[in-house]
Amino acid sequence: MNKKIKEFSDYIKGKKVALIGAGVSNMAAVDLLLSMGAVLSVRDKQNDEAKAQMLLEKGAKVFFGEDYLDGIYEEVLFKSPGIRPDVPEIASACARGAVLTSEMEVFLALCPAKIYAVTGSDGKTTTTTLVSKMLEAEYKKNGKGKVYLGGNIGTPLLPYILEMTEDDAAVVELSSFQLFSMSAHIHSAIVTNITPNHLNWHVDMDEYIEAKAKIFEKQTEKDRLVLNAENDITLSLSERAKGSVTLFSSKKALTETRSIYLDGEQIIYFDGSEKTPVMTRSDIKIPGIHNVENYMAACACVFGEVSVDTMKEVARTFGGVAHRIELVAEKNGVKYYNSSIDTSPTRTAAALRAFSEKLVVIVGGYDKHIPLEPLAPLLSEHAKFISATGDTGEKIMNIMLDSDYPCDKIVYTKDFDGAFAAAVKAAQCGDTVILSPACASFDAFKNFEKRGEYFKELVNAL
Ligand code: UMA
Repeated sequence: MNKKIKEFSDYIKGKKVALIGAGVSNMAAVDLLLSMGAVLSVRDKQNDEAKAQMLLEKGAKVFFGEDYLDGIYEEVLFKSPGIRPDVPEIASACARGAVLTSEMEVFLALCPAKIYAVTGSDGKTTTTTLVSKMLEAEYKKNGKGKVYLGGNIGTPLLPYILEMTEDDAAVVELSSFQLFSMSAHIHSAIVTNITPNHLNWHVDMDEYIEAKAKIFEKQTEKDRLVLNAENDITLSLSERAKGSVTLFSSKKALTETRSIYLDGEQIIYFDGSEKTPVMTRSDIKIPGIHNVENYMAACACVFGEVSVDTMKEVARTFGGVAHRIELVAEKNGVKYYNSSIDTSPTRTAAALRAFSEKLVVIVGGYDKHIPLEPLAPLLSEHAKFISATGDTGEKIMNIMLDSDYPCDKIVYTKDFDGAFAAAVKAAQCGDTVILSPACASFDAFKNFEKRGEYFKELVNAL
Protein backbone atom coordinates (compact mmCIF):
# COMPACT_ATOMS: atom_id res chain seq x y z
CA MET A 1 0.00 0.00 0.00
CA ASN A 2 1.56 3.31 -1.00
CA LYS A 3 1.97 6.20 1.44
CA LYS A 4 -0.97 8.26 0.15
CA ILE A 5 -3.35 5.30 0.33
CA LYS A 6 -2.11 4.40 3.82
CA GLU A 7 -2.71 7.99 4.99
CA PHE A 8 -6.19 8.00 3.48
CA SER A 9 -6.96 4.64 5.06
CA ASP A 10 -5.84 5.93 8.48
CA TYR A 11 -7.92 9.08 7.97
CA ILE A 12 -11.10 7.31 6.90
CA LYS A 13 -10.95 4.56 9.56
CA GLY A 14 -13.83 5.02 11.99
CA LYS A 15 -15.09 8.12 10.14
CA LYS A 16 -18.77 8.45 9.44
CA VAL A 17 -18.95 8.54 5.65
CA ALA A 18 -22.06 9.16 3.52
CA LEU A 19 -22.35 8.20 -0.10
CA ILE A 20 -24.90 10.67 -1.46
CA GLY A 21 -26.46 9.08 -4.54
CA ALA A 22 -26.19 5.32 -4.91
CA GLY A 23 -25.22 5.40 -8.59
CA VAL A 24 -22.40 3.88 -10.62
CA SER A 25 -19.69 6.12 -9.20
CA ASN A 26 -20.52 5.92 -5.48
CA MET A 27 -21.45 2.25 -5.43
CA ALA A 28 -17.94 1.53 -6.69
CA ALA A 29 -16.54 3.08 -3.50
CA VAL A 30 -18.55 0.93 -1.05
CA ASP A 31 -16.22 -2.06 -0.67
CA LEU A 32 -13.02 -0.04 -0.45
CA LEU A 33 -14.42 2.34 2.18
CA LEU A 34 -15.81 -0.53 4.26
CA SER A 35 -12.52 -2.42 4.00
CA MET A 36 -10.75 0.66 5.34
CA GLY A 37 -13.06 0.78 8.36
CA ALA A 38 -15.36 3.67 7.38
CA VAL A 39 -18.74 3.77 9.11
CA LEU A 40 -20.77 3.93 5.96
CA SER A 41 -24.21 5.21 5.12
CA VAL A 42 -25.72 5.45 1.65
CA ARG A 43 -28.33 8.06 0.76
CA ASP A 44 -30.43 8.11 -2.40
CA LYS A 45 -33.75 9.68 -3.34
CA GLN A 46 -34.80 6.50 -5.13
CA ASN A 47 -36.04 3.61 -3.08
CA ASP A 48 -34.29 0.57 -4.49
CA GLU A 49 -35.04 -2.33 -2.17
CA ALA A 50 -32.57 -4.81 -3.65
CA LYS A 51 -29.77 -2.27 -3.41
CA ALA A 52 -30.78 -1.36 0.15
CA GLN A 53 -30.74 -5.03 1.17
CA MET A 54 -27.30 -5.57 -0.35
CA LEU A 55 -25.90 -2.50 1.43
CA LEU A 56 -27.42 -3.47 4.77
CA GLU A 57 -25.86 -6.92 4.45
CA LYS A 58 -22.48 -5.31 3.90
CA GLY A 59 -22.92 -3.31 7.09
CA ALA A 60 -23.86 0.10 5.69
CA LYS A 61 -26.78 2.23 6.86
CA VAL A 62 -29.32 3.13 4.23
CA PHE A 63 -31.36 6.31 3.81
CA PHE A 64 -33.44 5.84 0.68
CA GLY A 65 -36.51 7.82 -0.41
CA GLU A 66 -37.68 11.44 -0.62
CA ASP A 67 -36.19 12.51 2.75
CA TYR A 68 -32.82 10.92 2.00
CA LEU A 69 -30.93 14.11 2.82
CA ASP A 70 -32.56 14.71 6.20
CA GLY A 71 -30.26 14.94 9.20
CA ILE A 72 -26.91 14.50 7.51
CA TYR A 73 -24.59 13.77 10.45
CA GLU A 74 -21.72 12.17 8.56
CA GLU A 75 -18.24 13.70 8.56
CA VAL A 76 -17.23 12.89 4.97
CA LEU A 77 -19.66 13.14 2.07
CA PHE A 78 -19.07 11.41 -1.27
CA LYS A 79 -21.32 13.22 -3.74
CA SER A 80 -22.58 11.61 -6.96
CA PRO A 81 -21.64 13.69 -10.00
CA GLY A 82 -25.23 14.56 -10.92
CA ILE A 83 -26.05 16.13 -7.54
CA ARG A 84 -25.11 19.78 -7.08
CA PRO A 85 -22.93 20.58 -4.06
CA ASP A 86 -25.15 23.53 -3.08
CA VAL A 87 -28.23 21.43 -2.38
CA PRO A 88 -29.23 23.07 0.98
CA GLU A 89 -28.84 19.93 3.13
CA ILE A 90 -25.36 19.24 1.70
CA ALA A 91 -24.31 22.89 1.95
CA SER A 92 -25.35 23.12 5.59
CA ALA A 93 -23.59 19.84 6.45
CA CYS A 94 -20.45 21.32 4.91
CA ALA A 95 -20.95 24.56 6.85
CA ARG A 96 -21.02 22.41 9.99
CA GLY A 97 -17.63 20.98 9.00
CA ALA A 98 -18.38 17.94 6.85
CA VAL A 99 -15.84 17.30 4.11
CA LEU A 100 -17.31 17.11 0.61
CA THR A 101 -15.56 14.83 -1.86
CA SER A 102 -16.29 12.21 -4.51
CA GLU A 103 -15.19 8.84 -5.78
CA MET A 104 -13.29 10.54 -8.62
CA GLU A 105 -11.61 13.14 -6.42
CA VAL A 106 -10.38 10.49 -4.00
CA PHE A 107 -9.20 8.28 -6.86
CA LEU A 108 -7.21 11.12 -8.40
CA ALA A 109 -5.72 12.11 -5.05
CA LEU A 110 -4.53 8.57 -4.31
CA CYS A 111 -3.56 7.46 -7.81
CA PRO A 112 0.12 6.43 -7.96
CA ALA A 113 0.14 6.51 -11.78
CA LYS A 114 0.47 9.39 -14.22
CA ILE A 115 -2.94 10.96 -14.83
CA TYR A 116 -4.24 11.94 -18.26
CA ALA A 117 -7.65 13.62 -18.26
CA VAL A 118 -10.00 14.93 -20.89
CA THR A 119 -12.90 17.32 -20.57
CA GLY A 120 -14.90 19.39 -23.04
CA SER A 121 -18.44 19.72 -24.34
CA ASP A 122 -17.95 17.30 -27.22
CA GLY A 123 -15.44 14.68 -28.21
CA LYS A 124 -14.32 13.76 -24.72
CA THR A 125 -15.21 10.07 -24.85
CA THR A 126 -13.49 9.46 -28.20
CA THR A 127 -10.47 11.55 -27.22
CA THR A 128 -10.14 9.81 -23.85
CA THR A 129 -10.40 6.45 -25.60
CA LEU A 130 -7.73 7.47 -28.13
CA VAL A 131 -5.31 8.55 -25.40
CA SER A 132 -5.79 5.20 -23.66
CA LYS A 133 -5.44 3.20 -26.93
CA MET A 134 -2.21 4.99 -27.80
CA LEU A 135 -0.69 4.49 -24.35
CA GLU A 136 -1.83 0.87 -24.27
CA ALA A 137 -0.26 0.12 -27.65
CA GLU A 138 3.00 1.80 -26.63
CA TYR A 139 3.11 0.09 -23.21
CA LYS A 140 2.60 -3.27 -24.92
CA LYS A 141 5.64 -2.62 -27.09
CA ASN A 142 7.94 -1.51 -24.29
CA GLY A 143 6.61 -3.75 -21.51
CA LYS A 144 5.49 -0.85 -19.32
CA GLY A 145 2.49 -1.01 -16.96
CA LYS A 146 -1.26 -1.11 -17.41
CA VAL A 147 -3.57 1.61 -18.69
CA TYR A 148 -6.73 2.25 -16.65
CA LEU A 149 -9.53 3.96 -18.58
CA GLY A 150 -12.50 5.39 -16.71
CA GLY A 151 -14.39 8.30 -15.19
CA ASN A 152 -17.40 9.86 -16.87
CA ILE A 153 -16.90 7.37 -19.71
CA GLY A 154 -18.62 4.89 -17.38
CA THR A 155 -16.03 2.96 -15.36
CA PRO A 156 -15.23 4.20 -11.86
CA LEU A 157 -11.54 3.67 -11.13
CA LEU A 158 -11.42 3.83 -7.32
CA PRO A 159 -11.88 0.03 -7.01
CA TYR A 160 -8.54 -0.43 -8.84
CA ILE A 161 -6.53 1.91 -6.65
CA LEU A 162 -4.86 -0.81 -4.56
CA GLU A 163 -3.50 -2.67 -7.60
CA MET A 164 -2.20 0.37 -9.49
CA THR A 165 1.51 1.24 -9.62
CA GLU A 166 3.70 4.15 -10.73
CA ASP A 167 4.32 2.35 -14.04
CA ASP A 168 0.64 2.45 -14.93
CA ALA A 169 -1.41 5.23 -16.47
CA ALA A 170 -4.86 6.51 -15.53
CA VAL A 171 -6.82 7.97 -18.42
CA VAL A 172 -10.03 9.64 -17.29
CA GLU A 173 -12.91 11.47 -18.88
CA LEU A 174 -14.08 14.24 -16.56
CA SER A 175 -17.47 15.92 -16.83
CA SER A 176 -18.23 19.45 -15.66
CA PHE A 177 -20.37 17.85 -12.94
CA GLN A 178 -17.38 15.96 -11.61
CA LEU A 179 -14.96 18.87 -11.95
CA PHE A 180 -17.28 21.50 -10.49
CA SER A 181 -16.81 20.51 -6.87
CA MET A 182 -13.42 18.86 -6.91
CA SER A 183 -9.77 19.60 -7.02
CA ALA A 184 -7.14 17.36 -8.61
CA HIS A 185 -3.66 17.41 -10.04
CA ILE A 186 -3.83 16.28 -13.67
CA HIS A 187 -0.49 15.72 -15.37
CA SER A 188 -1.66 15.86 -18.96
CA ALA A 189 -5.03 17.51 -19.61
CA ILE A 190 -7.15 18.17 -22.68
CA VAL A 191 -10.06 20.57 -23.08
CA THR A 192 -11.58 19.56 -26.43
CA ASN A 193 -13.96 22.54 -26.71
CA ILE A 194 -16.52 24.43 -24.64
CA THR A 195 -19.98 25.18 -26.03
CA PRO A 196 -23.30 25.67 -24.17
CA ASN A 197 -24.27 22.42 -22.47
CA HIS A 198 -25.83 21.25 -19.21
CA LEU A 199 -27.33 24.70 -18.63
CA ASN A 200 -30.20 23.12 -16.72
CA TRP A 201 -27.61 22.00 -14.13
CA HIS A 202 -25.05 24.79 -14.12
CA VAL A 203 -26.46 28.16 -13.10
CA ASP A 204 -24.92 29.83 -16.14
CA MET A 205 -22.30 29.49 -18.85
CA ASP A 206 -19.59 31.05 -16.64
CA GLU A 207 -20.07 28.40 -14.01
CA TYR A 208 -19.85 25.71 -16.70
CA ILE A 209 -16.62 27.19 -18.11
CA GLU A 210 -15.07 27.51 -14.66
CA ALA A 211 -15.95 23.89 -13.89
CA LYS A 212 -14.10 22.80 -17.04
CA ALA A 213 -11.14 25.03 -16.20
CA LYS A 214 -10.65 23.11 -12.96
CA ILE A 215 -9.00 20.35 -14.97
CA PHE A 216 -5.76 22.35 -14.95
CA GLU A 217 -6.12 24.29 -11.70
CA LYS A 218 -3.45 22.28 -9.86
CA GLN A 219 -1.04 21.90 -12.74
CA THR A 220 2.59 23.00 -12.46
CA GLU A 221 5.09 24.03 -15.12
CA LYS A 222 5.98 20.34 -15.55
CA ASP A 223 2.46 19.48 -16.71
CA ARG A 224 0.76 19.63 -20.07
CA LEU A 225 -2.46 21.28 -21.22
CA VAL A 226 -3.91 20.71 -24.69
CA LEU A 227 -6.45 23.28 -25.90
CA ASN A 228 -8.56 23.79 -28.99
CA ALA A 229 -7.36 26.89 -30.85
CA GLU A 230 -10.59 27.03 -32.89
CA ASN A 231 -12.84 27.44 -29.88
CA ASP A 232 -12.56 30.94 -28.42
CA ILE A 233 -13.55 29.97 -24.88
CA THR A 234 -11.08 27.11 -24.80
CA LEU A 235 -8.34 29.20 -26.36
CA SER A 236 -8.82 31.93 -23.76
CA LEU A 237 -8.01 29.40 -21.03
CA SER A 238 -4.41 29.29 -22.28
CA GLU A 239 -3.77 32.63 -20.53
CA ARG A 240 -4.41 30.95 -17.19
CA ALA A 241 -2.43 27.78 -17.87
CA LYS A 242 0.42 26.87 -15.55
CA GLY A 243 1.77 23.95 -17.54
CA SER A 244 3.01 23.91 -21.12
CA VAL A 245 0.18 24.55 -23.58
CA THR A 246 -0.23 22.77 -26.91
CA LEU A 247 -2.88 24.24 -29.19
CA PHE A 248 -4.62 22.18 -31.85
CA SER A 249 -6.32 23.34 -35.02
CA SER A 250 -7.83 21.65 -38.05
CA LYS A 251 -8.18 25.02 -39.80
CA LYS A 252 -4.77 26.68 -39.79
CA ALA A 253 -1.07 26.11 -39.26
CA LEU A 254 -0.07 27.35 -35.81
CA THR A 255 3.60 28.13 -35.93
CA GLU A 256 3.83 30.76 -33.18
CA THR A 257 3.46 28.26 -30.38
CA ARG A 258 3.69 24.57 -29.44
CA SER A 259 0.92 23.08 -31.54
CA ILE A 260 -0.56 20.30 -33.58
CA TYR A 261 -2.43 21.19 -36.74
CA LEU A 262 -3.77 19.96 -40.04
CA ASP A 263 -1.78 21.07 -43.06
CA GLY A 264 -3.70 19.87 -46.11
CA GLU A 265 -3.98 16.14 -45.50
CA GLN A 266 -1.11 15.96 -43.01
CA ILE A 267 -1.24 16.32 -39.24
CA ILE A 268 1.90 18.15 -38.06
CA TYR A 269 3.20 18.41 -34.52
CA PHE A 270 5.26 21.55 -33.87
CA ASP A 271 7.28 21.69 -30.65
CA GLY A 272 8.17 25.36 -31.05
CA SER A 273 11.16 24.75 -33.29
CA GLU A 274 10.77 21.45 -35.12
CA LYS A 275 7.89 20.07 -37.18
CA THR A 276 7.05 16.34 -37.05
CA PRO A 277 4.57 14.77 -39.49
CA VAL A 278 2.31 12.58 -37.33
CA MET A 279 -0.24 11.01 -39.66
CA THR A 280 -2.41 11.85 -42.64
CA ARG A 281 -6.17 12.23 -42.60
CA SER A 282 -6.49 9.03 -44.57
CA ASP A 283 -4.68 7.13 -41.81
CA ILE A 284 -7.70 7.80 -39.59
CA LYS A 285 -10.31 5.07 -39.86
CA ILE A 286 -13.16 6.85 -38.07
CA PRO A 287 -14.98 9.48 -40.17
CA GLY A 288 -15.30 13.24 -39.81
CA ILE A 289 -13.16 16.31 -39.23
CA HIS A 290 -14.15 16.22 -35.54
CA ASN A 291 -12.31 12.91 -35.28
CA VAL A 292 -9.23 14.47 -36.91
CA GLU A 293 -9.44 17.05 -34.10
CA ASN A 294 -9.87 14.32 -31.50
CA TYR A 295 -6.73 12.64 -32.86
CA MET A 296 -4.77 15.87 -32.78
CA ALA A 297 -5.72 16.45 -29.14
CA ALA A 298 -4.89 12.88 -28.14
CA CYS A 299 -1.55 12.88 -30.00
CA ALA A 300 -0.57 16.18 -28.35
CA CYS A 301 -1.46 14.77 -24.94
CA VAL A 302 0.94 11.81 -25.27
CA PHE A 303 3.51 13.22 -27.72
CA GLY A 304 7.02 12.14 -26.70
CA GLU A 305 5.66 9.22 -24.69
CA VAL A 306 4.01 7.40 -27.57
CA SER A 307 5.83 7.04 -30.88
CA VAL A 308 4.41 8.45 -34.08
CA ASP A 309 4.34 4.89 -35.48
CA THR A 310 2.13 3.74 -32.62
CA MET A 311 -0.18 6.74 -33.08
CA LYS A 312 -0.55 5.81 -36.75
CA GLU A 313 -1.24 2.16 -35.94
CA VAL A 314 -4.05 3.20 -33.60
CA ALA A 315 -5.46 5.57 -36.22
CA ARG A 316 -5.54 2.84 -38.85
CA THR A 317 -7.20 0.22 -36.66
CA PHE A 318 -9.47 1.95 -34.14
CA GLY A 319 -13.07 1.63 -35.39
CA GLY A 320 -14.76 3.99 -32.94
CA VAL A 321 -16.62 4.01 -29.66
CA ALA A 322 -20.02 2.32 -29.28
CA HIS A 323 -23.02 4.67 -29.68
CA ARG A 324 -20.94 7.22 -31.57
CA ILE A 325 -21.62 7.13 -35.33
CA GLU A 326 -21.68 3.37 -34.92
CA LEU A 327 -22.72 1.44 -38.05
CA VAL A 328 -25.38 -0.97 -36.82
CA ALA A 329 -26.45 -2.76 -40.01
CA GLU A 330 -27.47 -2.33 -43.59
CA LYS A 331 -31.08 -3.39 -44.16
CA ASN A 332 -32.81 -3.30 -47.54
CA GLY A 333 -30.04 -1.10 -48.90
CA VAL A 334 -30.35 1.42 -46.03
CA LYS A 335 -27.45 1.97 -43.62
CA TYR A 336 -28.37 2.53 -39.96
CA TYR A 337 -26.03 4.43 -37.64
CA ASN A 338 -26.38 4.69 -33.88
CA SER A 339 -25.05 7.96 -32.47
CA SER A 340 -27.09 7.96 -29.28
CA ILE A 341 -24.20 9.65 -27.45
CA ASP A 342 -25.06 12.87 -29.32
CA THR A 343 -26.74 14.55 -26.36
CA SER A 344 -26.23 18.14 -27.53
CA PRO A 345 -26.69 20.04 -30.82
CA THR A 346 -22.92 20.40 -31.23
CA ARG A 347 -22.47 16.65 -30.97
CA THR A 348 -25.19 16.16 -33.54
CA ALA A 349 -23.47 18.74 -35.74
CA ALA A 350 -20.21 16.80 -35.58
CA ALA A 351 -21.98 13.53 -36.36
CA LEU A 352 -23.95 14.85 -39.34
CA ARG A 353 -20.90 16.60 -40.78
CA ALA A 354 -19.09 13.26 -40.84
CA PHE A 355 -21.29 12.28 -43.81
CA SER A 356 -21.13 13.75 -47.29
CA GLU A 357 -24.69 12.69 -48.17
CA LYS A 358 -28.01 13.95 -46.78
CA LEU A 359 -29.41 11.76 -44.02
CA VAL A 360 -32.63 10.59 -42.45
CA VAL A 361 -32.19 11.84 -38.88
CA ILE A 362 -33.96 10.74 -35.71
CA VAL A 363 -33.66 13.66 -33.30
CA GLY A 364 -35.07 14.77 -29.94
CA GLY A 365 -35.19 13.57 -26.33
CA TYR A 366 -34.96 14.95 -22.81
CA ASP A 367 -35.13 18.74 -22.42
CA LYS A 368 -31.87 20.09 -20.95
CA HIS A 369 -33.02 23.67 -21.69
CA ILE A 370 -30.17 24.40 -24.02
CA PRO A 371 -30.82 26.38 -27.21
CA LEU A 372 -32.00 24.02 -29.96
CA GLU A 373 -32.21 26.75 -32.64
CA PRO A 374 -28.71 25.88 -33.98
CA LEU A 375 -30.31 22.68 -35.24
CA ALA A 376 -32.24 24.63 -37.91
CA PRO A 377 -29.37 25.43 -40.32
CA LEU A 378 -27.66 22.17 -39.48
CA LEU A 379 -30.63 19.91 -40.20
CA SER A 380 -31.60 21.97 -43.25
CA GLU A 381 -28.16 21.29 -44.68
CA HIS A 382 -27.76 17.64 -43.68
CA ALA A 383 -31.20 16.08 -43.28
CA LYS A 384 -33.33 14.85 -46.17
CA PHE A 385 -35.94 13.73 -43.63
CA ILE A 386 -36.35 14.39 -39.90
CA SER A 387 -38.12 12.11 -37.46
CA ALA A 388 -38.48 14.18 -34.29
CA THR A 389 -39.28 12.50 -30.99
CA GLY A 390 -39.30 12.75 -27.20
CA ASP A 391 -39.85 15.75 -24.92
CA THR A 392 -38.06 18.14 -27.28
CA GLY A 393 -39.43 16.63 -30.52
CA GLU A 394 -42.27 19.08 -30.93
CA LYS A 395 -39.99 22.04 -30.16
CA ILE A 396 -37.50 20.86 -32.79
CA MET A 397 -40.29 20.41 -35.33
CA ASN A 398 -41.51 23.97 -34.73
CA ILE A 399 -37.98 25.35 -35.04
CA MET A 400 -37.58 23.54 -38.37
CA LEU A 401 -40.96 24.68 -39.71
CA ASP A 402 -40.19 28.27 -38.68
CA SER A 403 -36.99 28.00 -40.69
CA ASP A 404 -38.98 26.96 -43.80
CA TYR A 405 -37.88 23.32 -43.70
CA PRO A 406 -40.40 21.47 -45.96
CA CYS A 407 -43.31 20.29 -43.80
CA ASP A 408 -43.59 16.99 -45.68
CA LYS A 409 -39.99 16.14 -44.71
CA ILE A 410 -40.49 16.18 -40.96
CA VAL A 411 -42.73 14.25 -38.59
CA TYR A 412 -43.08 14.32 -34.84
CA THR A 413 -43.87 11.16 -32.92
CA LYS A 414 -43.63 11.34 -29.16
CA ASP A 415 -42.65 7.71 -28.63
CA PHE A 416 -39.35 6.30 -29.83
CA ASP A 417 -40.80 3.25 -31.62
CA GLY A 418 -43.07 5.46 -33.69
CA ALA A 419 -40.21 7.80 -34.54
CA PHE A 420 -38.06 4.86 -35.59
CA ALA A 421 -40.87 3.49 -37.79
CA ALA A 422 -41.30 6.92 -39.42
CA ALA A 423 -37.57 7.06 -40.24
CA VAL A 424 -37.63 3.53 -41.70
CA LYS A 425 -40.64 4.45 -43.85
CA ALA A 426 -38.96 7.60 -45.15
CA ALA A 427 -35.66 5.90 -46.06
CA GLN A 428 -35.16 4.56 -49.55
CA CYS A 429 -32.55 2.14 -50.88
CA GLY A 430 -29.14 3.86 -50.75
CA ASP A 431 -30.14 6.16 -47.85
CA THR A 432 -28.55 6.47 -44.41
CA VAL A 433 -30.58 6.68 -41.21
CA ILE A 434 -28.90 8.04 -38.11
CA LEU A 435 -30.06 8.28 -34.51
CA SER A 436 -28.42 11.54 -33.45
CA PRO A 437 -30.81 12.99 -30.85
CA ALA A 438 -29.02 16.28 -29.93
CA CYS A 439 -30.64 15.73 -26.53
CA ALA A 440 -30.16 13.51 -23.50
CA SER A 441 -32.19 10.34 -23.18
CA PHE A 442 -33.75 10.61 -19.73
CA ASP A 443 -37.27 11.36 -21.01
CA ALA A 444 -37.64 7.76 -22.21
CA PHE A 445 -34.51 5.79 -21.29
CA LYS A 446 -32.24 5.25 -18.30
CA ASN A 447 -29.25 6.60 -20.22
CA PHE A 448 -27.91 7.12 -23.74
CA GLU A 449 -26.51 3.58 -23.84
CA LYS A 450 -29.96 2.07 -23.25
CA ARG A 451 -31.38 4.32 -25.99
CA GLY A 452 -28.63 3.24 -28.40
CA GLU A 453 -29.04 -0.43 -27.54
CA TYR A 454 -32.80 -0.18 -28.06
CA PHE A 455 -32.24 1.49 -31.43
CA LYS A 456 -29.87 -1.32 -32.42
CA GLU A 457 -32.48 -3.90 -31.40
CA LEU A 458 -35.07 -2.19 -33.59
CA VAL A 459 -32.67 -2.06 -36.54
CA ASN A 460 -31.63 -5.69 -36.18
CA ALA A 461 -35.26 -6.76 -36.02
CA LEU A 462 -36.08 -5.16 -39.38
N1 UMA B 1 -29.64 10.90 -7.13
C1 UMA B 1 -30.13 11.40 -5.95
N2 UMA B 1 -30.43 12.73 -5.91
C2 UMA B 1 -30.29 13.54 -6.98
C3 UMA B 1 -29.80 13.00 -8.18
C4 UMA B 1 -29.46 11.67 -8.22
O1 UMA B 1 -30.27 10.68 -4.97
O2 UMA B 1 -30.58 14.75 -6.87
C5 UMA B 1 -29.30 9.48 -7.19
C6 UMA B 1 -30.06 8.73 -8.25
O3 UMA B 1 -31.28 8.23 -7.77
C7 UMA B 1 -29.12 7.60 -8.63
C8 UMA B 1 -27.78 8.19 -8.35
O4 UMA B 1 -27.94 9.34 -7.54
O5 UMA B 1 -29.32 6.45 -7.84
C9 UMA B 1 -27.21 8.54 -9.73
O6 UMA B 1 -26.19 9.30 -9.61
P1 UMA B 1 -25.62 10.09 -10.86
O7 UMA B 1 -26.49 9.92 -12.05
O8 UMA B 1 -25.25 11.41 -10.40
O9 UMA B 1 -24.31 9.35 -11.10
P2 UMA B 1 -23.74 7.89 -11.39
O10 UMA B 1 -24.78 6.84 -11.66
O11 UMA B 1 -22.78 7.66 -10.32
O12 UMA B 1 -23.03 8.14 -12.80
C10 UMA B 1 -22.02 9.13 -12.84
C11 UMA B 1 -22.18 9.95 -14.12
N3 UMA B 1 -23.52 10.52 -14.16
C12 UMA B 1 -23.73 11.85 -14.19
O13 UMA B 1 -22.84 12.64 -14.21
C13 UMA B 1 -25.15 12.29 -14.22
C14 UMA B 1 -21.95 9.08 -15.32
O14 UMA B 1 -21.93 9.89 -16.49
C15 UMA B 1 -20.58 8.41 -15.19
O15 UMA B 1 -20.40 7.52 -16.27
C16 UMA B 1 -20.50 7.65 -13.87
O16 UMA B 1 -20.76 8.54 -12.77
C17 UMA B 1 -19.12 7.04 -13.64
O17 UMA B 1 -18.18 8.04 -13.40
C18 UMA B 1 -23.06 9.79 -17.34
C19 UMA B 1 -23.48 11.15 -17.87
O18 UMA B 1 -24.56 11.28 -18.40
C20 UMA B 1 -22.75 8.91 -18.54
N4 UMA B 1 -22.62 12.18 -17.73
C21 UMA B 1 -22.94 13.50 -18.23
C22 UMA B 1 -22.50 13.66 -19.67
O19 UMA B 1 -21.60 12.94 -20.12
O20 UMA B 1 -23.05 14.54 -20.36
C23 UMA B 1 -22.19 14.52 -17.39
